[in-house]
Amino acid sequence: MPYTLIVGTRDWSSWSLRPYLALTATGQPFEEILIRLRETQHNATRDTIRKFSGAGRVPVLKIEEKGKTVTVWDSLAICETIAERHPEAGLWPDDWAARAEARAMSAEMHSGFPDLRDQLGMDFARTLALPALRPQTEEQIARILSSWEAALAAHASPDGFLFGRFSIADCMYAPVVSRFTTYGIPVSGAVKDYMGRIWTLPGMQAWLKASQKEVEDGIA
Ligand SMILES: N[C@@H](CCC(=O)N[C@@H](CS)C(=O)NCC(=O)O)C(=O)O
Repeated sequence: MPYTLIVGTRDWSSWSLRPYLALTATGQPFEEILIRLRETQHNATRDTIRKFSGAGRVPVLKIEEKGKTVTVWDSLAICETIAERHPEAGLWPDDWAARAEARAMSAEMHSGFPDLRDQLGMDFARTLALPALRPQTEEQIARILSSWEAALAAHASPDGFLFGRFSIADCMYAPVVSRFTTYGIPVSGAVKDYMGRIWTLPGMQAWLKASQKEVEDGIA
């Protein structure tokens, strides 16, 4: 098995969820190593992660193949690598124009929405009260909802994902589906259906089970 995915506490680690879903979608077996986030001792989490990657952040993907070990850090770089190594999984749309949009949407998520991240932290297994939102957070939520609506309308298909078939764009936004669910952000129509589709993916349900266990065990 060439793949080991190093993830953070599932209940909180929105960045780890993305490559987990991408790798799961390929059907390839992989090992998982869990690193507990938010350790109270100063720098304890960072120091543990640094055993795998100098960046000191999860997720990290280790690929061991033909006597060679390659370490890939950063969720988007990992998703790209998985898509490139498993073209049969179709993790980017086939059409170049749709692919360009899917990449742009993924990059927007990767580098943006700081207020949303700050105010609506991922807490996968919990339902929490919606805090008083800053105007910037409201704007970022509205932007995400309108870009989902536009993508779903432009790429309508029986699969019902952002670009028709399940893609990296869906992996990138899956943590937002969790945040919106946790805090009860009101949604309707195509967006509500889309969120339901993401939530019931086997990978999301497996992540939910693992997050619930972390909550039960008192580590999240
Ligand atoms: N841009 C990075 C960000 C990763 C990131 O910030 N990960 C957080 C956990 S979700 C982390 O490793 N934090 C380390 C710490 O809490 O010390 C990526 O996409 O992978």
